[in-house]
Amino acid sequence: MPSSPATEHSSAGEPLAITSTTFESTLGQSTEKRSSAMVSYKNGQTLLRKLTTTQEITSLSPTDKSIMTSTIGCPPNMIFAFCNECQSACQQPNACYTECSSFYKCICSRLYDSFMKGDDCVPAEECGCFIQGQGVIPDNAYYTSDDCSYQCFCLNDVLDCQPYLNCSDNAMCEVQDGVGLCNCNEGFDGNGETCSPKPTFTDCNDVYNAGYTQDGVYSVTPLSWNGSFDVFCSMSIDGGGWTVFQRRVNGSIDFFKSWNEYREGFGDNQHEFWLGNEKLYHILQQGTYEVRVDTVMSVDGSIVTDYHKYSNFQIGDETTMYRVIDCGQWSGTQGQAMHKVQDMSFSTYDQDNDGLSFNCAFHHQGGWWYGGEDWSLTLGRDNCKFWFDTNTQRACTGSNPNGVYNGSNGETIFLQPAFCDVYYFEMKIRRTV
Ligand SMILES: [Ca+2]
Repeated sequence: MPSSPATEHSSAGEPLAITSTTFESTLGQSTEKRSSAMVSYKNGQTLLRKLTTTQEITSLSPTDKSIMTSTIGCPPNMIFAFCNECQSACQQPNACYTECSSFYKCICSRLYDSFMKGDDCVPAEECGCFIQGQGVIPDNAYYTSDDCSYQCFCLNDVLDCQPYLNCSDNAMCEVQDGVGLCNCNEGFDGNGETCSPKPTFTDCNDVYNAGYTQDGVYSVTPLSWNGSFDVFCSMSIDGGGWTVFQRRVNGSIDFFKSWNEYREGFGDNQHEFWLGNEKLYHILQQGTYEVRVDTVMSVDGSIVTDYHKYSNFQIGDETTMYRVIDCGQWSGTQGQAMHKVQDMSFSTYDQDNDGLSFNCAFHHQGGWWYGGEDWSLTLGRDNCKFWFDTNTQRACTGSNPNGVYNGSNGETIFLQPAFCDVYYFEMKIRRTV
């Protein structure tokens, strides 16, 4: 610790006057309580300052501190500063300690990128584990370069660096707590050092053919779609590869939605949802698709599971109001007459395209290809027909899959709850050609 008094002197061009007794007592009697430091000096601009408060000393500019430091003779790299400034050691560059046995003293301040090394105060780059651009690495810590290409370990103030990872051009190095990891970029799969473009699937048929045979949500990229979206793929029934576009399970989702909502889709594709007419259209554009309808219902107190399929389901784009162009040939257990929706345009309460003098979507509280009279959920299960009190309503549809689940007043996905409760309804498509 320096104790020599600061000497009043004048260097060429820059007169510097220090109240020497103040510095001497501050530095030399570190335990003495003082409420202020008396410092005055002139810099090259002939500014005369008299610093009498802690704030004034603390707020000295680096240049001023440097003048003071050199004047009072702090050891190399130390500055004369208020004692509670953060000091750190090379071994623990991130630690911060203070030694406030006196108000002002020579400090090895981290603020000025200096660190204690043994009894010396050295610039950061003289710490053994200094890395340009990164600062000082603590003892027993790893450092990984930004590109993961090398990793260093600091042991006893000595840095040991080794080649580390070779991230693929299609990967990003991510470093956490000194440990690096190569992560393949979006759209690529691999271990990070090798990343291959992810296969893109145009529908669930592609997903299935690529070897993914678990039911679940997959990302698909239809050919005419800009980007990709998630769909639920039904892989476990009827050979798998089905892209599900509608499901009713428990009525948790309200299906009385607007045109835009039916166009964009809504709900949760792992639960109740409508995929969206626009997505449906772009998938169907890619080839010949069959459509399958699965139902679970109670008929006269017995649970029955039915399905039916049509061989060629096609719809037009929004300019046609997603009109059903074709359905193809029927097959299945029970239920038919989906061909009743053929040539029907999609309707919602805010877009009445049903061709009838009233608003079917509003009356039936759903969105559908209304106007095709009498589509039965299940052939031979007459109790499950969507039947109405008035011919007006019956003219809209025979079944109302997007109506009110377990609703009342006829606005339901089935007519006679007492005889026929539909618990489950799912519609899906699969490319055949
Ligand atoms: Ca109408």
